[in-house]
Amino acid sequence: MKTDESSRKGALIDPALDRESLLIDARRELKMPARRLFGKQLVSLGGLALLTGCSLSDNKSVETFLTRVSRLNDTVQGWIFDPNRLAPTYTPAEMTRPFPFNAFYGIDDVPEVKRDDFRLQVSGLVASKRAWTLPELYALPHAEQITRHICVEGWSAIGRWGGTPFSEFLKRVGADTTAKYVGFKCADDYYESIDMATALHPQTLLTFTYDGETLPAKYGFPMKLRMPTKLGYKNPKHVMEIFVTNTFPGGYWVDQGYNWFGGS
Ligand SMILES: Nc1nc2c(c(=O)[nH]1)N[C@H]1C(S)=C(S)[C@@H](COP(=O)(O)O)O[C@H]1N2
Ligand SMILES: [Mo]
Repeated sequence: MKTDESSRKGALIDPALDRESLLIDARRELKMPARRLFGKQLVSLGGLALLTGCSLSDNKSVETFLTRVSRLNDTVQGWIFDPNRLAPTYTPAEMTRPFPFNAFYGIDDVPEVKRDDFRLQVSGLVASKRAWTLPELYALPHAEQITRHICVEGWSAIGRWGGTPFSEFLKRVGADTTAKYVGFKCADDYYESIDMATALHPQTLLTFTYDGETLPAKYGFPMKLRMPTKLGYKNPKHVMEIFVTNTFPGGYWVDQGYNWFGGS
C-alpha cells in the first residue's frame, strides 16, 4: 500500500468508494495511539463515520471524513486523557470568544429552566435522596477551570467553568462510589452516563457558572457537568437529575452508536 497523499486522493475519486481500502487508510490515519480512543474494540468504518459525523455517501463527505479522522489523530488524542491524569488548563487570554453553542437542536429551542422552582433530584445508590435548590448548590465549595471542550463534529474551544468538584457533591449525598455509573437526566430529553472513575476525577466539576457569570441557558442553565477528560457530548447540560447505579444507563448519542467511554 502506498501511503502518500496522491495515492490516497486517487483512491477517493474511484466512484466505487472501496470501503475496505478506505478503512485501511482511516486506520493508518489513526495510527497506534489514537486507537486508544476506541478502547480495545476494532475501529469500524461505521464507528469512525459516527465519531466524525460524516455520512460517507459521496467523495466530498469521504474527504471530510479522512480530514476529520486525521484531525482526531493529530489533536484529539493530545487533548483527551487517561482518567488518572490531569487535562491541560489554559490562561484567560487563550479562551475562545464567543464560546460555541451546540445541542441536538438549534439555539432557539434551548430549554428555559426556571430558577426558583428548580430542584436537582438525586436518586439511586445514594444515602440522601433529597432534592437540592440552587442556593444550596451554590453554597458548595467552589473551583474554576479553563479547559478545552472537544466536539466530535470537528471543533474544539477553550472555556472557563466554575462549580463544585463532582467528587465533593457525591460525598455530600453519600453516593456509593463503588457503583459503576453516574447517570444524568436533562431538561431537554438529553441523557448521559459516566464511569465512576471519571465522576471522581479532580477536574470533573458540577458547574453553575461560565466565565464568572451564572451559566447562561445556551450553555446549560442551571448546571452542566464539565469533564475535560471527555468529549463534548459526554458533558450534559441542563442537568435535572443525577443518579448512581450499577445498571448501564447509556446516553443520547451512545444509544445511536457513539463510543460510550468518549475519552481516552
Ligand atoms: N442537555 C444537553 N447537553 C448536551 C448536549 C445537548 O444537546 N443537550 N449536547 C452535547 C454536545 S454534542 C456538546 S458539543 C456540548 C455543547 O456545549 P456548549 O453549548 O456549552 O458548547 O453539550 C453537550 N451536552
Ligand atoms: Mo458535541
